Amino acid sequence: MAANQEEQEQEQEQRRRLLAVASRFPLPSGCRFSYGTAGFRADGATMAPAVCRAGILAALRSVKLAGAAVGIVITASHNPVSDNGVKIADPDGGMMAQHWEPFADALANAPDPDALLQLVLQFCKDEGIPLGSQHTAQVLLGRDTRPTGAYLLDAALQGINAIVGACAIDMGILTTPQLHWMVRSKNKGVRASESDYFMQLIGSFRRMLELVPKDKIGGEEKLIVDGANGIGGVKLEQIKAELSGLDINVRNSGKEGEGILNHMCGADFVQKERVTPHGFSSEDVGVRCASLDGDADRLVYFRLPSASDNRVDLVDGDKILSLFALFIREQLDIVNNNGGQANKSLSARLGIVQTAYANGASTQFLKSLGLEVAFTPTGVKYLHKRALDYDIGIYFEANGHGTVVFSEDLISQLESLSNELASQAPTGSAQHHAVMRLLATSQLINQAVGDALSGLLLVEAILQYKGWSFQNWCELYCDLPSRQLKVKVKDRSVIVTTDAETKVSQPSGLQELIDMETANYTHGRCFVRPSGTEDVVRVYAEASTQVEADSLAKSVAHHVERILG
Ligand code: NG1
Ligand code: ZN
Repeated sequence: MAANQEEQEQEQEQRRRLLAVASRFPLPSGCRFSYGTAGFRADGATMAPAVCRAGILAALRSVKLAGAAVGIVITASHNPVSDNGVKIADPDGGMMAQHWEPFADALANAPDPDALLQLVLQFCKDEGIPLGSQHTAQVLLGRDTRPTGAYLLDAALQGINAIVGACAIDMGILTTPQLHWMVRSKNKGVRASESDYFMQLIGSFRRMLELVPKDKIGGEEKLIVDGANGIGGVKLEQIKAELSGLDINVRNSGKEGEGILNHMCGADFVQKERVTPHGFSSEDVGVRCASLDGDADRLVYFRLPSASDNRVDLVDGDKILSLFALFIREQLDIVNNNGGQANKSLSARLGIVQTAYANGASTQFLKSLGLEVAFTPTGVKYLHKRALDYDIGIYFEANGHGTVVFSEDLISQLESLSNELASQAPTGSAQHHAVMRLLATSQLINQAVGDALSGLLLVEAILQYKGWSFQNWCELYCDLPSRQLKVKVKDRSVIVTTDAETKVSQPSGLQELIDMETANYTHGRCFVRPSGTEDVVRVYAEASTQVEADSLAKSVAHHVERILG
């Protein structure tokens, strides 16, 4: 067959497949999807058309990027079990590039098969994506434990297979960060299976513990983990026996009958409600506890201070970030203050990235350490991107999503320094140990995306290294009282913000009202922004007492209601 004729036939086949798949997943009338900070989200039972189209999108993204592996995760994270969602991971393991989001929206909302076909053809023409000819695409898929997961996986597979030359690889039921890690590893050309992920976590955790100073060994090993009845608890059960030096007890592990996903448990519940999750009792008073969310990309710690009420002492993402920053900064100092041997020092720019939701006390603490703190709008994609500007970038949202990213250049500097130091003193100097701790940290932490399991192991390793109790960690700084409220409005897009979402530019007059209210409180801070994932406007306030924070949030919420309601 002539090459030209073959090409034409493939093009026909491509059109036929797109029309066929779009007619198998018609968009119910009145349904509108928007690719927000968390991809597409809705009631799981209504998600198949959007997930199928996300399959098409992911395959096209892979074609565009010369066949590099792209990921699809089917999850609605910390949201109720009946919800579901889908998001796409780019080849570096991060979130899909933002400039494809408008196309994602248009594709998900294409009203009929013809409209969908035309949209894809036009987009491919504009982006120079070679449809129907010689090309490859690969998409790795993962899903959480939600009951709609299998059905939505099938919709995603059908979407991927609607692109000629695309290959879908189902990686099974995974935590969100596992899938992101696999995509990143696959494209780096390193081993990328689930057992490779576990081996990396277990191996680097062991190396971290081997580097704990002898006089610090013997701290609090017992840890109770609230798995939110999601996938994180299941995975932790699988590896906990291999985590020597830690005695982990998993609650809300997702086992049949133990409870409902994210219901009265999990990182979101504990961080927002600040009360004991389901499955804990007075016997757990005083023990160090951690809480994951349903897809294990958020992590917070807590402790039950007393049996007389259900309040918890919370260690949120900001305090996890502060612990990581303190530790990494300490290791860099050890490496660089090595008796004046300047020729072996490292030039590493360490930077912290937060959002406006970070507790003001955490920012002040980080700045008091002399660290550079940058702010971005809410959403991991912004934080992650900003963190990549540093040699070591640490970012966290207060809700417990965050990680540490290391530049390739710093990793190679650390590796050669480590080799050089090993040849000088085989038993290891303090400087060499610090270099090895930084290298082990870069292995232990998931550099693709926030990962509750890897974050938890890094926290545990650092607490052991420092010989710290939960109490020592809590006392790093004292959180300013804060309050977060949601206001239901007709159209949240009426609010436009600037300055990393800390100021309202529209509607005019609202910012002046917020400033006026805030001025009534000592240490008052307040901002409002439209949520990227829910149909609400969020109000955040901080002040010197809880009563004041509550009252500031409430009065600003009233203004928002009055102006937009
Ligand atoms: P929105 O709904 O845009 O506030 C929420 C969280 C984000 C992030 C996304 C993704 C807060 C205040 N907002 O976004 O931090 O986690 O969900 O799930 O926690
Ligand atoms: Zn999550």
